[in-house]
Amino acid sequence: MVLENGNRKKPNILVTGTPGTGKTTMSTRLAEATQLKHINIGDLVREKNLHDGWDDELASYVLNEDLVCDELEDVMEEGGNIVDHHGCDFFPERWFDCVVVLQTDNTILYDRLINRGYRDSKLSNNVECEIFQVLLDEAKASYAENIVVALKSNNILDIKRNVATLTDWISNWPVPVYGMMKIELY
Ligand code: DAT
Repeated sequence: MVLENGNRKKPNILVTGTPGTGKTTMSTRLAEATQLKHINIGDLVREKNLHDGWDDELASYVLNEDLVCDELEDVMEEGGNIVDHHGCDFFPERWFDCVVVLQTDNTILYDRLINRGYRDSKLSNNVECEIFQVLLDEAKASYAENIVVALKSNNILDIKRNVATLTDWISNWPVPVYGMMKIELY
């Protein structure tokens, strides 16, 4: 049997998507259900100063990709991580066994981002990012298509179903390469 990324004892999962689609909410629950480690890249960047300063316009730190990748190399090699980030194109491809792109209907996402205090261009840029499926395209361009899965995240039931689906996939990992991504799309 040929195994994907055979050195890891547990899989690494990347959870990506537009801000507000539920990455942190779902990753937290998935970590509780599976004992995998949840790594929120935004929090890590703040805690460990893995940035090049504050961007007033974006109202966020300018993430330093090299520092983030150096910081994570050893834990990713170990396996068993759920990485939660709104971008996905700068991580080494070899790190991940599954890339989950969460998607939310734009009217629902709009309300979530308003509640989060987003306004003006920050609000419209993120809603447009979701409408045009920017993160799904980025994931497909950066990783093998058979490990990328898009999951709806509109309501609480979606979260429960996504956590259950991924927990099942994790408990059956590793699987042969030819049957890698058995997660059902809906
Ligand atoms: P992200 O980490 O993608 O930025 P989040 O997990 O912080 O998103 O969620 C943003 C808000 O939306 C938060 O108040 C929880 C809520 N939320 C996320 N996913 C949801 C879902 N599937 N159903 C209902 N509410 C959800």
